[in-house]
Amino acid sequence: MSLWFIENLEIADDLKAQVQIKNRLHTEQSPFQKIEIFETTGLGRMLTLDDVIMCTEYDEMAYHEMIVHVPMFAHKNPEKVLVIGGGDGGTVREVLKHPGLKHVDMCEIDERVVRVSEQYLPSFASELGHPKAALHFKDGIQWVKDRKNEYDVILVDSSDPVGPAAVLFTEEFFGYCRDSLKEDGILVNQAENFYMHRPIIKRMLGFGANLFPISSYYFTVIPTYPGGQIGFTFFSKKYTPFENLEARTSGDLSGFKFRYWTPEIHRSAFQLPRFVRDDFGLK
Ligand code: AAT
Repeated sequence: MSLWFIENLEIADDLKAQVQIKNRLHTEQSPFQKIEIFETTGLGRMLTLDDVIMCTEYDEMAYHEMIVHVPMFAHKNPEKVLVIGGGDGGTVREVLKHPGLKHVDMCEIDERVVRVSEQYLPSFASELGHPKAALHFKDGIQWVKDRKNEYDVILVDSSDPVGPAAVLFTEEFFGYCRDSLKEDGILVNQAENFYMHRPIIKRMLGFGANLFPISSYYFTVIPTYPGGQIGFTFFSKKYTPFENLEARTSGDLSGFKFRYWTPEIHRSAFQLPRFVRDDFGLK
């Protein structure tokens, strides 16, 4: 008998992911959500929250390398970084690979996601105890509300705009992020799929365009997220996605152990199909 996990995501009701599983390693109801870890037959371990896939060992690099290294190489010298969400630890793991980094704060609403990931997903979470990393357990909007002019890069590694993450898709939150960034800061947000979620993405791009001089959208290819790809909004006070790229990536990058990111992908990820470009009003 084969066992299947079927994703239950309100904003992807017409086209659902289904993953074959060997067994369930963990299940619990935290104060915020249902947290589960599955051993899959072909995709390694998988973390789900409220029956939505957060990450698998099989393709997580496509997401974590792209949410992190694109803004980190777009910036001239990112020293202080904030991650909102990202409880599995994959985003902080990639941020810590940048030798110039001095400090990364991670603000995750649900401490249980971190503890469960530390236990079952060590290849994601093992760097969370790094001396340059500090963990904070509260709602991301509360964290940015009180901070001004502090971060070079903010990465919003959030779940979908249903449940506790809905607040991370509001203009109020984007405004606090802008104010928490330094004068040349960059904000990147998890921003869904350009086939299935264009109204959500357009709303995010609209907020960003009101708040930042540079706004753009890029995407990565990842079979276990709805529609097989996921994008990110890129908002910047000063730097375009590419102007520092050559200078920032001309040295020895072997320490990064990239599996997905290449300088060519960094550029091509911003190239959108015509119907998307037209709909987003991007040039
Ligand atoms: N690294 C890829 C995994 C994620 S998980 C997103 C994290 O955001 C979860 O751990 C969740 O608890 C956290 N989160 C949700 N709301 C908030 C909030 N308001 N403040 C801080 N953290 C929050 C991303 C998966 C993308 C899935 C795409 N379908």
